Amino acid sequence: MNKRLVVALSGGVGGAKLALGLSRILPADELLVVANTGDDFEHLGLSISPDIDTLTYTLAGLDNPATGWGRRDETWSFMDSIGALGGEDWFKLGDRDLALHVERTRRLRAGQTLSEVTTDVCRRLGIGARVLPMSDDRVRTRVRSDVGWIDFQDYFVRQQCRPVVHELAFDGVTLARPNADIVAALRSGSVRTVIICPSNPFISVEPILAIPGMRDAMKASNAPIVAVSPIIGGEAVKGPTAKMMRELGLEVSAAAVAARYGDLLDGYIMDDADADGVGTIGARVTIAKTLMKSLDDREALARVTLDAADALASR
Ligand code: GDP
Ligand code: FO1
Repeated sequence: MNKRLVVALSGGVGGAKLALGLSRILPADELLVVANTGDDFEHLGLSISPDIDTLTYTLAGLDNPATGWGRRDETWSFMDSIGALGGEDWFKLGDRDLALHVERTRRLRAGQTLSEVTTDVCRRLGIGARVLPMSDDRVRTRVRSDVGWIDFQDYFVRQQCRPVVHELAFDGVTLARPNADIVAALRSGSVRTVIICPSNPFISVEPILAIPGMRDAMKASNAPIVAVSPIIGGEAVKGPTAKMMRELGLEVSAAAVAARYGDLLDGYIMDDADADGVGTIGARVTIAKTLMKSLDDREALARVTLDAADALASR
């Protein structure tokens, strides 16, 4: 059997960088990106899927390089107007981005699944790789914090990750079914590797791993599972990953992220800035430059990750 399919698990900004690198070095039909939907929420009557959209815009070359989320060349007339009316303007929906939320909401209400909507949007935006939500069922990340249980986007955007995090929960996850196409792909016998992108472990990767059957399907693929550390030099590149680790009582290190994934991992890619932590990691470690500033960096890290996976597969 020809094992050519690369399955990449991703959240938003960090994951999408590596997904873009992979999409540029792999034939389109050899990449399947599994998107976290724990960040999804309903806002202003609209169905918002931030990680799917970050991946979609990034892979289509429409992403906003300044924010990492939303669209490039954005205008904000809608936000300005709704703010002037006293409406909710804490979650910034740009004019161009708004069109995607309105159209997704219409299609979901008409009975399409989130997977169907996502697949069609990707096709229309010229994306060759497949991007699929982890599940079509509703899963919502909630945060137990020093101000009580709060919804994820309330924590992340409205309160700008200020609350101290004690615990995360993924509402609905125990009843959620994994996306059937993802499971079919993992069971097809054609998976080259499963890559866990350098995403936030707690809010981007663990919701995917918490979908019943997802971990088992990943393991049953018999392909090497390789993660890329989102921690570089003992700090996050962006976002609350390091702050969350501290608040959850974990050491802030690349090794602690590997420990979090535990025996799921066969391989782990970490930065040369973190090389002193290698000794404690159970998976086969590859040391590399993992900061993705340029397009070349993204492609280079994608190559390193695939090479590490192929080396594990040929053991
Ligand atoms: P979010 O859903 O938008 O929060 O994005 P992700 O969860 O996919 O990614 C957030 C993580 O990406 C953070 O922990 C960052 O440290 C990590 N990250 C961002 N850029 C890079 C990079 O260039 N290299 C690596 N290794 N990690 C990165
Ligand atoms: N993140 C922000 O920090 N502020 C925003 O106003 C904001 C708006 C927004 C709109 C659409 C979208 O798809 C994402 C957006 N994000 C915004 C990203 C935000 O939702 C988070 O980065 C992710 O959920 C974490 O993965």
